[in-house]
Amino acid sequence: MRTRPRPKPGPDQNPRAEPGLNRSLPFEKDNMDSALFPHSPPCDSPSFAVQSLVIKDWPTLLLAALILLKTRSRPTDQMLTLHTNFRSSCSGRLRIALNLKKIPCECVYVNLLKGEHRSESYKTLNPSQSVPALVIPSKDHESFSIGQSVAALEYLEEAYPETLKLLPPPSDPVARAAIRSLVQIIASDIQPLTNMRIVRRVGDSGADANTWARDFTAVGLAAYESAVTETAGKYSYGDKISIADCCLIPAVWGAQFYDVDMRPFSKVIGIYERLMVEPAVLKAHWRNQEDTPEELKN
Ligand SMILES: N[C@@H](CCC(=O)N[C@@H](CS)C(=O)NCC(=O)O)C(=O)O
Repeated sequence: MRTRPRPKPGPDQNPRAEPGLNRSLPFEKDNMDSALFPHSPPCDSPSFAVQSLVIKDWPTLLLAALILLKTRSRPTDQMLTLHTNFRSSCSGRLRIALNLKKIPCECVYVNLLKGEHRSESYKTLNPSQSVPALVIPSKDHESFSIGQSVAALEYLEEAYPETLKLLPPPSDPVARAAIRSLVQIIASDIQPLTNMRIVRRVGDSGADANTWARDFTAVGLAAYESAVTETAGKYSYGDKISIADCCLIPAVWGAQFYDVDMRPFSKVIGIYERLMVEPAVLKAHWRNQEDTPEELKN
């Protein structure tokens, strides 16, 4: 009996042809307007105002207003801020998604080794005292901070509907549930057990912390391997990159860090290798961050 849905392969097998892959990368202010408003000038620009004034066709005007309202569903179009650390896999999920979606973002670097995530000021952004925190500015009220990476991934999906989709539409609840299950294998079953504060505590108790982290990563990746045997195409679910892939990539970076034997995970390796040629993923790599120590940079 098949317990999981197997998505049909998409028509396009060429990774270079995936929407948005050949455009320039985000995190650059130059790309902000075109990323947020791909088909129209920025709403605040004079050209938008002039165009609006000369429209005499009311149905068109109404349609334009509806489109504008849709793209304005987020609190404001000011720049997002990502509080991140180069080594953090949870931050990596968001770096990948922001890059894929071409959403401009400013980074604030949080040094975990110095304990900056435990400072009082950071605690107001993220009560869990962990990275990432995604701060959404607001013109009318205080900015809003999302301190859980998966919630932030879903926020981006909902607040930026005009960007590359990383979840199938609500009309396909089975696919969404399958992708979210893959996400949770990483986010609930692997990462919490291998998180810095846990691994340190394990080491303090006298156990071998690296063996602990390596073993639990391997157990989680075995579950992921089994799940994607039913769902994978080019990527974790079919032939479209999803939030599951955004979570898988940094988990594999973690597995490499802990020297996990990857040979049993051929599906995972295949997906990983197909993703690691994407500019958006490469740009998000932990070796390519501004806060990566020089000796670890690519
Ligand atoms: N469930 C949280 C977990 C966040 C988390 O544990 N982040 C790690 C880095 S990946 C961290 O900040 N660790 C610091 C510590 O353990 O003290 C999320 O998905 O955002």
